[in-house]
Amino acid sequence: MRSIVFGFLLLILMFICGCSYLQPHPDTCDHSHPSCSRELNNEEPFVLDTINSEKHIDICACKPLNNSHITVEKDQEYQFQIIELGEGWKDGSIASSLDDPEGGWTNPFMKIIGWFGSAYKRSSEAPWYALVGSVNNDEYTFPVFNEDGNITKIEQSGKLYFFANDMTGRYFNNKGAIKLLITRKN
Ligand SMILES: [Ca+2]
Repeated sequence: MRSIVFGFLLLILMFICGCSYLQPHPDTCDHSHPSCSRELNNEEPFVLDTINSEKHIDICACKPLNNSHITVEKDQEYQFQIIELGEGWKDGSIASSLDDPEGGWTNPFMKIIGWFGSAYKRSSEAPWYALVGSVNNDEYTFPVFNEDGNITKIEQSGKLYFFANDMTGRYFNNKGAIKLLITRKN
């Protein structure tokens, strides 16, 4: 029932903003930004092998997967901090926040729409358009910014990726490029 109501509300919203699926999806991603470049990064896998060792990575909101090239182990703890925020963080025309536990869409109406459509989010662990960490192709996901000082205990070993928590296929209109510092804490 909830998904039917969401579908109805989404259709109305898409009609209002002229972004119907029947229309072409203009790629508004800024690929000239280094974080959003289409060039392949063949960086070798990397391990933060001591406490307080750190690495910064580039994240682009219109990339469905941002490879950190870091391999993590279960029960390791990592802290995340934005050290550079590019053009802001926005889902198309939807204003969004980034580095707080309630990050993502800030528009109250869109929050209601998003609640109805929560089944369509890539990660159920974080709000729409919040920054999400992912291990092993979304088998395990977590919100990057939380109320524990942005520290997360990793629950699964594997390769660490990041993405904006959007619907699959809706990354073409995302805006945001950041540099994220990742620090091992235990
Ligand atoms: Ca989007």
